[in-house]
Amino acid sequence: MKQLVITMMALIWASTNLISAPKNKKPNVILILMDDMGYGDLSCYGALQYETPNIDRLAHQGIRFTNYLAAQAVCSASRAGILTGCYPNRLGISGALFPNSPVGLNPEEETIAEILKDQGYATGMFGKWHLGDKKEFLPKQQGFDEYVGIPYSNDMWPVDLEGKPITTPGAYKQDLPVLSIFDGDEPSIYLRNLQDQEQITGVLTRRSIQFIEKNKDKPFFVYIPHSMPHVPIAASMEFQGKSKLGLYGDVMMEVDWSVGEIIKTLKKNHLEENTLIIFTSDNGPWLNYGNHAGSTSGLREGKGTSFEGGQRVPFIAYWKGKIQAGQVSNKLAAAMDVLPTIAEITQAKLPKKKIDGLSLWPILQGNKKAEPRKEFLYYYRRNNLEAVRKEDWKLVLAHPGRTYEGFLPANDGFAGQVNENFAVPQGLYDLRRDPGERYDVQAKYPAKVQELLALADKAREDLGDDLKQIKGKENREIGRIKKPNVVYIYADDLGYGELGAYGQKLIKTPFLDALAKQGIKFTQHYTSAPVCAPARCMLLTGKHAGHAQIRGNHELGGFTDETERGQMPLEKGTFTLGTLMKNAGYQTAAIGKWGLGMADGTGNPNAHGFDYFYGLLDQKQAHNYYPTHLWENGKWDTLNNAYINVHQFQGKGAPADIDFKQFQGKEYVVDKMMNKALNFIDKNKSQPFFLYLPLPLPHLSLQAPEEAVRTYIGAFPDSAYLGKKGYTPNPYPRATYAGMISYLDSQVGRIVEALKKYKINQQTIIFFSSDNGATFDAGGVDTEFFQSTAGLRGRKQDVYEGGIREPLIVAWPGVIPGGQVNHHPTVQYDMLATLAELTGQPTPETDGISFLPSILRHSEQKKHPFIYFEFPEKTGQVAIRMGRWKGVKSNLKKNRQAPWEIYDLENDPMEHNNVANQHPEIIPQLDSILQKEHQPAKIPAWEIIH
Ligand SMILES: [Ca+2]
Ligand SMILES: [Ca+2]
Repeated sequence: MKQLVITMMALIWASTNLISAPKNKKPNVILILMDDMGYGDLSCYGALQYETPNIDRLAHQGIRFTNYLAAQAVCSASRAGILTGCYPNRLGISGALFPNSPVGLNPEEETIAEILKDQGYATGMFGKWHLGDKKEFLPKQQGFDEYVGIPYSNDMWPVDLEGKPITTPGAYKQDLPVLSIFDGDEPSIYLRNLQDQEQITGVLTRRSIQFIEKNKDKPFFVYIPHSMPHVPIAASMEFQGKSKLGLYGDVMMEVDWSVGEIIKTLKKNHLEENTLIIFTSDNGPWLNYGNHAGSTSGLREGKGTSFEGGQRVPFIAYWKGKIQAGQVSNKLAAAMDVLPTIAEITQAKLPKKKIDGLSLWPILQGNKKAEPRKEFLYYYRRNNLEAVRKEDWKLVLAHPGRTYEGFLPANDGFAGQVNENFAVPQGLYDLRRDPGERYDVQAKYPAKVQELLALADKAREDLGDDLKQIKGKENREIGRIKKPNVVYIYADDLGYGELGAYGQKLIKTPFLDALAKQGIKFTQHYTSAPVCAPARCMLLTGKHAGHAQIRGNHELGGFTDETERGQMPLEKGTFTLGTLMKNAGYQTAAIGKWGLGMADGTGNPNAHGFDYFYGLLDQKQAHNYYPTHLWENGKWDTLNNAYINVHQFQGKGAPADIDFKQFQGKEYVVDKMMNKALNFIDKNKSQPFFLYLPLPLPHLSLQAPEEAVRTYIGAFPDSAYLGKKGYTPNPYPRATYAGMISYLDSQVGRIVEALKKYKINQQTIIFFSSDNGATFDAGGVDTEFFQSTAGLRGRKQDVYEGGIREPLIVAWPGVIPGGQVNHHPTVQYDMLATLAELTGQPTPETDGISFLPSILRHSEQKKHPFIYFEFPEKTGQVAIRMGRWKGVKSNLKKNRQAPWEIYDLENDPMEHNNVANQHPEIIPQLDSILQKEHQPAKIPAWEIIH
């Protein structure tokens, strides 16, 4: 009896469950997205030499579209469109994001996964993401409960087209991270060679099936963006050699198998009647890969173009019993329509922000009159409006674009040539008569042209157009990684060879060496000018010496406290690094040696974007490390030091029995500055901050705390310096100089330690460089002994490499992989453009080029056509670095016609051999750069050209 009751109850439970479950349960959605699969790549769309029976069955028992357009003909943009229902350029997404990109799909945008999650769906993604690989942009942060797949394209890896590791130093792909299949936010399976790629389709299929099985009792959304058939294509063993077409066909057959497995799983679990399956592609084929590319079935061009071959792809929807079988729709449809279609059938709420999609549900239901979409905008590159479409008419607008035409494709995984800058002319195409876009009929249909031009104008108002330099009214911000703190540490007169990381043998710099190991050591970084004030001016303003306001150390006043007047001040309203960072919402401080004007004039650092200033305003005061005072936000801050005249023995020298102690005070400027710097970090640790830290070390005079000098006493021969060449006498000049550099190094250590203590080291990017090369023969410094320039010719005040080539170390733990050496030539007037890109701001007009790509590797590094130097002091010099060549002119003060010296830095980095006679062809180029780049100087003393 008891047994019977239980059985009865179980039966009742089972039957109610059977009846009620499908009725109450929201439909499941499976979205399968191919990568670079063309319009002609499925047998139901006419593919040749292989069959795709499982996908064809979806089309035959559901609906297939003949006029469906990807949102844009490139990976990242296209995916942004399908997942959000928006034109990708509305969201600031364009092109294909590269590994380590600081941007991604803005987490504030709502994806299909997010709107379905709100409806109680289980959400899983198995495939290629490509909307930002930093943690905050990954799928789990965009609505997916589970994520397994590669974070970006399968060719973004340090492997060449033959499948071999790239070892050429400096090659763009060499430093890319190893490609991996992520599980959640972490890499789980590494893909190191072509063979490793063979497993991808299988892994994605198995994980999708597991997810469906696990969530069969809940409504679920599964997004399966296959990484195939994007190059490098690969199929598993079972499919190799299966098609008549070779590998491409094998790959397509494996994907078809995958679709078959998904359908089997649905059948097995009785889910077929409650599941909508959508199958489509992100863009057309990458035609220059020849037999490793798909087919457009005759449509014009391919991936990366806004012609139909790039944009038009298959679109199939299948839902047993709900979508009328056997339909073919020729209605215009687009990737942005997927989200609103899914929203309608699941009753999910549409995203709160404006979208561009329109529900296709009426078409899917078999309503032949339904025509939700009449228009489409073809945007490409950053925000170029390349074409507009209304019904069957397409107006291609004049634009520079990719073309595959006129080049033979390569085969077997290699890329043939393309022209990326073909001048596509305006053309009107009737896509009914001429789907191949071959016959421009503008002349015959002028009214149609006008109608479509009006549509283009409307689009420009809404979304903008880079080609017309029109800003849109409704573009939204791309997602950016949280603004990192920026610490820029600037040494003073530190030579290229004075750090261990740069080959120094005698002076210990363990903290900077460690920093270089954790980050990037740049080997061809330049200051903008070979002395203090102009170098600082150009660093802060991004202008080179032909354009800069301040081109020399123009001293005002004198060395005493009473005559402290500083240097030539920055002009009022000058845009500086401080201004830039302030605009980006940073707390900003300049702590150290300023040299660009006193606080009571236009050069006041607080008036140039720095919330806080502490240190030396007048760089002449920096000659003494124990001054009577420093400046804090325009106020005198008294130090516990008596006044020391560091120049009292200039030219004559002190007596041999001099009391050296008189040059030692109580409060060392560097310690005072560091206390303020560490306070600033502490105070601002929870918000983005910019700390510009131009410490005066190791500039003369030779003065250092005793403990810093002690380590080096006896380490090498040393004899007292009595001040004959200026500055303070010193009993151990070499030990003191080494001690000053090590002391500077330990200050860097203190900064790093503080960042670690506050757990913000991964949110902070550190730059370390110097304002000019090691000092000339003065003040007791022995740069020969220390090999301070690592053999480079010249010293401070010279435009030869020894005066201008500087160490540059960039570190950002957790973001930049360590141990990198970068040989790309960069210059300090690039910093403004670099930090503008880092903080997502438009670059103000500067002479610089952002070298953020050299740091993050998120895009290709643009190269300087030339780097320009001008230095009106000493004899009057000019230098131009142009690739391997460097032109130098000296003695311009006396001789405006001074000849060019030319050095081949590739073969002669020490600038020993002037090859001007062997390479006269370079001279006119140098002359014309000089002519163009030099603007009249502000004061006659700086005018050395005219
Ligand atoms: Ca693609
Ligand atoms: Ca300097």
